[in-house]
Amino acid sequence: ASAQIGVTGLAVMGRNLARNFARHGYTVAIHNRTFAKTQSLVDDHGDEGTFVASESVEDFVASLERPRKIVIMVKAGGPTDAVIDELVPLLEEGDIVVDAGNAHFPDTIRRENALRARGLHFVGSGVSGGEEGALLGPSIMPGGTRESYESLGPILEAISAKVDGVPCCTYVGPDGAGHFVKMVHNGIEYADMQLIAEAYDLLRQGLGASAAEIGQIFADWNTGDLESFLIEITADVLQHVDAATGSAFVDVVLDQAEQKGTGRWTVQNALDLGVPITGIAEATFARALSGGVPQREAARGTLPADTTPWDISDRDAFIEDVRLALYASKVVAYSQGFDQIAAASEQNGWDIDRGAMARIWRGGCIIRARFLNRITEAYERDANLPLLLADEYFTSAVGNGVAAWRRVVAGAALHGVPTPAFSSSLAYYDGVRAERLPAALIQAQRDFFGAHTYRRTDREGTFHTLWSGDRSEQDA
Ligand code: NBP
Repeated sequence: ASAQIGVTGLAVMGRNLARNFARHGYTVAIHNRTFAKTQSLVDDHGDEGTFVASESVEDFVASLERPRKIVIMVKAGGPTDAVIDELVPLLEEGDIVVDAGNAHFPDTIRRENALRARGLHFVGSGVSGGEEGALLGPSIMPGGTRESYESLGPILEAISAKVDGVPCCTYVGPDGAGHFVKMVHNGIEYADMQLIAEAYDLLRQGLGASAAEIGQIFADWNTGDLESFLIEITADVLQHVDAATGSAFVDVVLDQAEQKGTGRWTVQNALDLGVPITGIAEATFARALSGGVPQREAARGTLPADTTPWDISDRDAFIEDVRLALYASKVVAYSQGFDQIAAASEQNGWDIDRGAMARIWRGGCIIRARFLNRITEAYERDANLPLLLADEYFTSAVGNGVAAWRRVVAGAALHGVPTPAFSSSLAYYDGVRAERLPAALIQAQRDFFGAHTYRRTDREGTFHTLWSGDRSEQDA
């Protein structure tokens, strides 16, 4: 029993996480259902540190120091349960089982309950950064008990990404909190990608610019407020030329976006919580629309467009407008995602520190970005901030771009460029800042057809109007 940490599940992610632990000086117990993968890790990377390879789960468990710390990195769903079921009978009180796969948070809550009943710690941990992050430093979002974090935390922090020397890993909250936050992270990633794609489409159609030229614009943007991993790789992708055809790579890729499900989970949960996350939802639906082949075939060339051609006299001004609209829409998507975290935290008693979440997303993960610092600062100013958009920094940063945002969304509508995320984000912005909303009319309609009652602006109470009678008002 000499290994300090164990990893079971040695496909791309687990293999790289195990190497990351070893490179940080930890003795790593390794195991995989199919032993060949364990063997190949030792053969290919055994010189990077100390690995203790086991063929059986029993030997794997026996090779770990107590309390054991075992990271499961297998396919989410049934395989994760199968591995837990195999491990649990071999473990002893106080041992820590970490699920670092992409579990859906209700599964994590269920597993945490089951293992807690057996005296074990179950830590559902979000891990973001893909293959490269797992090896070089991911962003890590561990849930579970605070007690488990005392011994596990330092090891996870050691292998996580660092920004200004600060680890991109912190304790998130009980049971499913870590996987919940990872889910919202992925939802925000969907929104971020969709917004970037809309900005690209606007520049392409508006300016008639080439993919490579637009790649250059993104490279320029990456030196300012928008600096982020996703903007950086967009610049790179757009400048990439397809070897087979000599065309821009983006022009030979089929325009049907796929998804693995975390965006959908995020939206489903937001509907349950009643939190509007329109940016993430539109991004998720936009992927679905792109993949709706029969619908697109039925509509293409059939639905009248009635657009006016773009007439952009000042290219630089248009590019700046799109940049400002992108930034503003991005802030909306994050503001909505943080609202969702706050609502779930409240509902589940997770006590999630939103500023800390922004801090651990600054490095390692797919949505890493300069402006996450601004989010952390906003929550440092007010930990209970009811709306990120209303923080003084974002009020002025977005405020500076509102006119541009309106021009871009109006232009997109006039010229027939689909910008669901830009448009819905602006609609959310106008909705949330409105003095009065037409929701009053909705309430009146509900009372009319269903006696659903309403409240009044001028006095307390709940009322119903006798719509089909003498239209007098009653206390309800
Ligand atoms: P996969 O998701 O492709 O899973 C393959 C691993 O699961 C192999 O080790 C395989 O063993 C094992 N496995 C399966 Br499948 N069924 C099993 C069972 N019944 N019992 C035991 N082991 C079983 O691996 P991955 O792509 O490395 O991803 C691992 C996890 O990380 C997933 O949950 C995934 O969603 C998540 N992920 C995260 C990111 C990120 O950026 N955070 C990126 C990619 C993936 P075998 O070798 O014997 O078949």
